[in-house]
Amino acid sequence: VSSVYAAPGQRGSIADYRPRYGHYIGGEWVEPVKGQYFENISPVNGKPFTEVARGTSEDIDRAVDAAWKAFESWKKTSTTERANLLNKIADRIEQNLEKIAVAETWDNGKPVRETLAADIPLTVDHFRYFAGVLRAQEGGISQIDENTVAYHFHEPLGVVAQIIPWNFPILMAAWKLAPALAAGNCVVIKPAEQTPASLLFLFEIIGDLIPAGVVNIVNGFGIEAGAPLAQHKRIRKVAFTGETTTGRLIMQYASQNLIPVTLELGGKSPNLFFEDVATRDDGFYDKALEGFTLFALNQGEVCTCPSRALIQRSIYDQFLGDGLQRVSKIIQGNPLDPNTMIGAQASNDQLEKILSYIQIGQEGGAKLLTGGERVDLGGDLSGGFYVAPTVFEGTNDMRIFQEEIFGPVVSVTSFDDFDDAISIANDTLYGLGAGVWSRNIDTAYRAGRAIEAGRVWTNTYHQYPAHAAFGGYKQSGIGRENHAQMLDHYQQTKNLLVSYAEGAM
Ligand code: TXE
Repeated sequence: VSSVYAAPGQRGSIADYRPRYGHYIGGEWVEPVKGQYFENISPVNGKPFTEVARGTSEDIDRAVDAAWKAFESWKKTSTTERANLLNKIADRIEQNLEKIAVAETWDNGKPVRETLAADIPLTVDHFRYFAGVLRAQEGGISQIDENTVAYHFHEPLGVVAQIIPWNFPILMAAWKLAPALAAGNCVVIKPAEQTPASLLFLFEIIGDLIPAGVVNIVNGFGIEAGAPLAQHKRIRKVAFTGETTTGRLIMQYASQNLIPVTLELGGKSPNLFFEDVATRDDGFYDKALEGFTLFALNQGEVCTCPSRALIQRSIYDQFLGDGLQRVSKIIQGNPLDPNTMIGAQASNDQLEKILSYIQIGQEGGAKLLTGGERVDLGGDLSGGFYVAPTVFEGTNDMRIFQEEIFGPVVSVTSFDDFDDAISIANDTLYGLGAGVWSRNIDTAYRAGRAIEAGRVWTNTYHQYPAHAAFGGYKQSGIGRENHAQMLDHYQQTKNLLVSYAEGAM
């Protein structure tokens, strides 16, 4: 691989990874109890680059023990101490931003352009945000009567389980770790088996800042390590991001222990373009066209991928034509090259899933307008998992409009008027994200309110600030991530009801 980011050195390289990683438990790197490891493959070239511990329930037990032990002192820390720690973590990540961004690219296949500008800076900001909101959090009192007061305290849950997907390995871990730690919990976290290495790499950099046992990482597969973690009797909450079918299992596990879950699941997000976007060929029109192309961001491996584009019939041909022009300008290439806009899919399984959906689209009568194939970048990158940005035209009843593909594939259809747009937008099992593009504030507002989704972007898309609540309606999930309200998801309320009366009650 020839690139500025490929050679060993301070800018980061695959050679910065250790050849083998154990689990991270009780502040130490430990061997898996059963002694087994699995290969971690880089999507950039399809080759293994490190080995990672293959965890089992025995490793989960150790991690849960270590976490409860650490909780004894962690629960006594002041909000200021915890906020300071989160800020230190943020500073350390920022100091090593380039190295971590490159490590993430090798592990996941996404371009450094994204990891440098989004994944890692957003991770830094997430820790800083929760350091801030933690100190601004206040409890409440209720005056029951003249001599009786109900105090409401925030208390941590204890040890919580976090199960992470492979599409944003570091950022999704940060979304869960920062609020959990801020709220005073200890954590056992399991990265996805496709991309475990970058979080381990991160903990080589930040591990010494965190008291031993407060964060424990157990690697491994869903059934072997994820299920025992989510089913563990001494876990007080499970936070999960992944497929909707796995989310159902997680909820079943949690029901056995009667513990809360937060679930961030799949999506089939509609992106609505109303006719007024095309009234003038100006900056707004340009922005809307860019919004159309964002189905390819992160190779389409985003739960909010705008994978259904709904274009008003009166502008359909013009907008789609201009949109396809923009798609042809998306630069696909070596993810380590800072000019690359679309990199590799995260795994061979995901590559095959996407290609099979492309076939399903064609067999189901959709018209392939561009893309639709695996891309061979040649040389060292020949074995990498690259798919060309793909645009289909069809109708909302087709499988490619209804099922999550999780690749750089958009399914385009038209609508007649406002009501038609909303009815197509809501004709899905999912309700995670949506986009609305209109110069008319009434149309934009009414559409935003009418779409059944937890996040509706208006005249923008794919922004993820820490202070905006994120989560799903319908089968896209339960609970929220980001925003100060996240602390509530990691705390329970202690009510002290006190009588100050001197005499009998
Ligand atoms: O997801 P899983 P997969 C979607 C996307 C993708 C599909 C499959 O459409 O193509 O899901 O991806 C752990 N108990 N999303 O198979 O299985 C697993 O080890 C406990 C959408 O990777 O849900 C990993 O850490 N844990 C999505 C995590 O769950 C289990 C992000 C996610 O894996 C488990 C990823 C079990 N029984 C995929 N089974 C989003 N919403 O962003 C698996 N895991």
